[in-house]
Amino acid sequence: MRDKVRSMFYHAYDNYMAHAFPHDELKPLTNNFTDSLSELGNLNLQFLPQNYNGSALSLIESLSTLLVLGNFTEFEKGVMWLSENLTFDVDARVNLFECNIRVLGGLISAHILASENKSWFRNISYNDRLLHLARDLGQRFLPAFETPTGLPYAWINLKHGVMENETTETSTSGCGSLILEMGALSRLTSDSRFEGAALRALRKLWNMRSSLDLLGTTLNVLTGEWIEYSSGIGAGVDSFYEYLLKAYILFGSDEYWDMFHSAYLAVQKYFRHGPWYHEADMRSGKATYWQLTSLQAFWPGLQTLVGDVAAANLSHREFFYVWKKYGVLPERYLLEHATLHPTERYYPLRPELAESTYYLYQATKDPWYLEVGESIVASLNSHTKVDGGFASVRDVSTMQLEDHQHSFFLSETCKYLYLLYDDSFVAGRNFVFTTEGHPLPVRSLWHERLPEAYITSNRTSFKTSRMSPLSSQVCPEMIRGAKVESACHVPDLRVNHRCTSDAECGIDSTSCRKRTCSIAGYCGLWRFVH
Ligand code: DMJ
Repeated sequence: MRDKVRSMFYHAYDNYMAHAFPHDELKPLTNNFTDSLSELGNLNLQFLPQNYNGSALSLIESLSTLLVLGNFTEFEKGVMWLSENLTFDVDARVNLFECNIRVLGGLISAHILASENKSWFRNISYNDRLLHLARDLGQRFLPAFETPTGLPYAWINLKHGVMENETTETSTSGCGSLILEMGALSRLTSDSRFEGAALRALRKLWNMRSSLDLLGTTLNVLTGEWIEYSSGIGAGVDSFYEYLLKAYILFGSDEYWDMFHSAYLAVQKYFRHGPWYHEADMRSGKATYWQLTSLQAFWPGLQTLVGDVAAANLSHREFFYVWKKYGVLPERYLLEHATLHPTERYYPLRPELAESTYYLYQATKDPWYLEVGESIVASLNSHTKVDGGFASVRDVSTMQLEDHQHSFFLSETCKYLYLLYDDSFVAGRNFVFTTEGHPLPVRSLWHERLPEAYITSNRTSFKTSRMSPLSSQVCPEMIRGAKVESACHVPDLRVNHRCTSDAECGIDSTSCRKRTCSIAGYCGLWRFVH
């Protein structure tokens, strides 16, 4: 499976490099390119300068995946090209959120990994090449935050700042998912302006919550008033929740935890219905739209990260059920009628289900998730692979394709699927993955609580105890080869946890609970899942 995923990545990456680079993204049906960084959201081609060669977006997005795959040569080539050719001094209007998670996040993550491993470089010396680019880009973001509220404009022109008559409408995720990248940039450059701007926006956003601790989906950056009061955990909001928890993990400040904790409880209280999540009005908590959206599939991954593994498992199964029903996950699915949305029937190679599958496998080591991954890989190869790369699905009911290979297929979809089958890149280390799948190491230097002695990059110090907080929540007899002492532990009959009846399942070593046999035929703590 690992090798299969590796070839998927290279099929996508090599085709991009051959037919689209240095433009942003590949059009795999026509061997063409699109400069999507400036086109993300509402296309604004009139702002694209003539001879604009793109920002090599898919290359930037691929850097950390190349490292996960151990391809240091291609990584070095990419770093060299970017440092010699990429410029942000272009008259292009870009979406701040997308540019932050894809470009700034891609550069910062690759920079940190490169600066910790200078021996990867054979032909050049590293010299903080990517950090110079990241700092330049971060500075170009700052004018977006110059609003009376501190909430940033959604769009910014990289050369000229905020355009005249720029839209004042933005989304919750657009204001609340900047802190990881901009916080890291401040820590790396000792320039507090980036983190300061992102934190001010996040605090303002949090202060706009209702008495139920709910937020809306869109708002006005000048007045700080909500435009769309209905929200859920999907489009326009998703990464806001994700960044509260991940900012806490990366920086250790209680402020992030307090916000996340209240927000998480409100989501579970007002949006959840069994394994599903609907939308609700932030003022009343009353349900508005009963729809499953493809973006929501990241939620079980986040729940796993916070330790709510049983709830994560439950929702993950439902997302996978819908995936199996159509072959891939439709963008929107009407829960009440169990049918497709009339217009949003596409699947643009999104990573969220693979991402949650990866987290759940890390937490449980339940081989069921490996089978889910196998099924995702099979669907991607049979429905979306074409000679020129991987194409998005325009309509999941016909499997008609669309000429677009989104950059997150390289940064996230392939990465999470690969890590599912080979996690040696993360083993013994603590990374936080940004919402675009770019790894940031948890460092004591940046963290309010970690002891100074904590060294994230010293792999040898983890040799004797390779248990992560995630893997210790469940109870395989062995965790990464190390025996776990437990007075109550009874191993499952078969080493691969396969079973035909409850009698073949043992006792969980951590909780001392009896494991039972799932419908799919695996031992687990299924009785406690519902
Ligand atoms: C990615 O760009 C990020 O994960 C973002 O937060 C929302 N989802 C897309 C991919 O689906």
